[in-house]
Amino acid sequence: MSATTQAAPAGVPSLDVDPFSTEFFDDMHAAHEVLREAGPVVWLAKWGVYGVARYAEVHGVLHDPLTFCSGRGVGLSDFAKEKPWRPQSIILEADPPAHTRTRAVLNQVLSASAMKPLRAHFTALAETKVDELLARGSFDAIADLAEAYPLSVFPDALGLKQEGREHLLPYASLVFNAFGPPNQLRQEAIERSAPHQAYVAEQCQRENLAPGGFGTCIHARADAGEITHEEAPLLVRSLLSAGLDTTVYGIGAAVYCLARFPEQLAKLRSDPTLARNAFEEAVRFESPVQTFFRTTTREVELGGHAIGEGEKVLMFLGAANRDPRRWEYADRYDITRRTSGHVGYGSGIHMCVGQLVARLEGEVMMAAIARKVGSIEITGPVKRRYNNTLRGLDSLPISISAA
Ligand code: OVV
Repeated sequence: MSATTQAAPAGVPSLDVDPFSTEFFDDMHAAHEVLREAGPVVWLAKWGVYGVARYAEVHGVLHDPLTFCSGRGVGLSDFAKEKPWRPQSIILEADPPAHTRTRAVLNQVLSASAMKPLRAHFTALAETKVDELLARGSFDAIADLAEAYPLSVFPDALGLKQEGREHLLPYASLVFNAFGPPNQLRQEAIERSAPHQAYVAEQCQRENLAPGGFGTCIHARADAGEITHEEAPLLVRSLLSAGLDTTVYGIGAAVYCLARFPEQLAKLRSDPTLARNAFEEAVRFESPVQTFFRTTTREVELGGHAIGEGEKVLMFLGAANRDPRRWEYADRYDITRRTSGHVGYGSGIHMCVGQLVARLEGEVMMAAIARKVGSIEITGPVKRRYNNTLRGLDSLPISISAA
């Protein structure tokens, strides 16, 4: 951890807020407003990095991937100066032209046509889950719904064996904590990472993946010569890293929205075709993935300031998604809003490659709730879960009644 703070470049507003502290996570919307209003670019003295929190600059950085690169890591650590904590991702932490080839493979494996055979099964399991929870009446919406539902569909869709699946959420939590600075969240996660890393490395091998799943599909692209047989396990690792916890947080966000805004639940019940947009709006409103960094590859002008080469820039996706310059009634959860353009999945060449899987899970869960649930009530203390990148809850006790 940095013992002292680092001086701001001339003219850039310097802030001493730590966007990776529990105080920040606890009162994030106020802190986001401070970041947006301080200027188009700020200096985060605690970590010696630039930050952008307005929609225009976040969008601008996302759409200039050659200047604001990913190959030096999308966390605080600069891979040009520090060894990555695990072998670098060949899609997330890559730039064109290398990224273009690996991205094309996952684009195909996770394409709209690949979703078609999954929809009926994902829908049936969402309906079964909601029926089971209606029968219980009271439960924890995080463990029993937001975690339980993706765990019931995604590992099977990937083709994972049953044994060892308890490593999946801890591994993803580690990956997203590791994008942060060397604070306690990151350091403790890495210290405890060995068994989770060993599990994941093993499941990425072809012989451990069931036929018909996303994992086997990726290995088949190596047979076709689109990637090498050494690259295939690393692309499977990307799905294991990014494909489960993100949807847990997304569905958790959506249920938390419906629980807090009963008039939106009423609207959803009256028109279940709003299910997909209700999920999308929850992704904008809560931004389960809050931040990513880029690294400058040259001197560049950003928000009226000259920024040197090799600087880290932190993009506040969650702040951009509520920037009043871009969104009317930004702080309102409105399932009929035009959500397109939100950066909850990023934007540009790195925009979430698994977005169709995420939206499928989110949509069918919201649709099952729309058709079956009459009311949602929060019945106990709401507890936040702290992670350097992901925003969500540890516990959301609710009771639900049948429609
Ligand atoms: C988007 C994302 C998050 C975490 C890990 C990865 C990707 C990866 O490619 O490993």
